[in-house]
Amino acid sequence: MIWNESIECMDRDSLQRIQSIRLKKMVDYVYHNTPFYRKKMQEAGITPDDINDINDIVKLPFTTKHDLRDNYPFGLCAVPMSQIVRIHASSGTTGKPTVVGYTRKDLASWTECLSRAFTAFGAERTDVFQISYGYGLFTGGLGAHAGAENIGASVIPMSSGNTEKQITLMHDFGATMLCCTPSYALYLADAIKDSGLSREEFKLKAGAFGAEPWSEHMRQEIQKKMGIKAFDIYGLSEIAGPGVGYECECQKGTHLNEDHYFPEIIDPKTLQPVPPGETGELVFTHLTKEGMPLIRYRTRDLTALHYEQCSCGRTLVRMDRILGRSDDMLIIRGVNVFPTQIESVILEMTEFEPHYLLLVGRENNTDTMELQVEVKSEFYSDEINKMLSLKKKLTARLQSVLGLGVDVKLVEPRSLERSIGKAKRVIDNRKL
Ligand code: DLL
Repeated sequence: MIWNESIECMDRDSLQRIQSIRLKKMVDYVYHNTPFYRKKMQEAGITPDDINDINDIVKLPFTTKHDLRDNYPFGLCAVPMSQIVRIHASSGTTGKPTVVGYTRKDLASWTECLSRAFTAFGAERTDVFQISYGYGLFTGGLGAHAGAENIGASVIPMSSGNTEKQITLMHDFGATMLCCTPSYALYLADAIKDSGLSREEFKLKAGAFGAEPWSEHMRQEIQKKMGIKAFDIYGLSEIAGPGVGYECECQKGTHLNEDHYFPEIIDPKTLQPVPPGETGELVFTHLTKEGMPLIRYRTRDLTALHYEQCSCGRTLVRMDRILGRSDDMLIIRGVNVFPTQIESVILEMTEFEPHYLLLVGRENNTDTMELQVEVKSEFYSDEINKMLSLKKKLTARLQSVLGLGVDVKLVEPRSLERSIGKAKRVIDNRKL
């Protein structure tokens, strides 16, 4: 099913024409309403007249998270507060949160994008959505809530945490769609197993999982444990929230809502565009936002874009799974490592649970990396030899995939801390 066929399946020439008209209007809008952008454009020696179509976007300066922090809280808003109807913020790990303001129209277009996503996941008005993303400054809860209501579904506004109650209500209210982080979905799957209720007593059929990087193997694991179809939903608060991109039934990439949020991929070092299909940093430009429009916002997310039409009929560009954020990339003894690569190796092997923790440190001026990983109960054993050979197998596989020696520590099932929101997979003691 497709929510808005005229846009989602529009031929690319028409889409480009719309993008060109919108970009031109947007640049004029920020030039006259956001002093920050007027100054940036003046410094770069350009005026709105230099932007005639979407290809001119490369002339425009980038925006970074630092710019948002420097203009905390509302310095980048293009409208007076009287027009802002919602404020969200993302906490980040250091410093002040990044704040985003939405007008009524901004909320409507974000909700439209979420409705496209949920429809692509097979949801309709007869569905019951359990929203287990956090409600609050985080965009997950309220965003998904509005999208599900908009398609006419029934919404259970659970928010995150209180796992026992989540399971009771999921069961009693007959939830058919689950929205939460992939790591929390796994937590819920284990908790359902412990509850003594059988999977057949639940009506759950699909989940909208996102807000953190997750591998294809993790998808298989969730689908197997929960007996549902797991879809990827992507987004970031600075651009809107969940629903900037969504998978369709083909699950061959994440369609981006590029009529509202224009994507580019750049080389993070040279800042030059890279050809379609090549991995680089994802950059977004708002084409319709009123409250706090951003021009060429550097997301730090690493991925690639594909423009060939999808077999679902949608023409909207498809994005590969997010490899990670450039700030999540660990450099261990000179080797670049993403936690998602380690996750893939662990889950390729049947003996391990998808729960792991990476501890990075430095000894005698050399980086160290310890991987704690849970062994499935059926493989966990008191026999030292069995555990040693399992450890050897994983160490060898990590060495061949990463080109790096990792100190593997096998731990008991259910011994690592579970998360109810975005999982914390890495503790880098070098930064403490
Ligand atoms: O995480 C919005 C969201 C909520 C998306 C619920 C999906 C579902 P932030 O807290 O601002 O917003 O974090 C945004 O999370 O730049 C990515 O690094 C990461 N991220 C979000 N979705 C995905 C995904 C929300 N599907 C940051 N896959 C983004 C990988 C994701 N990473």
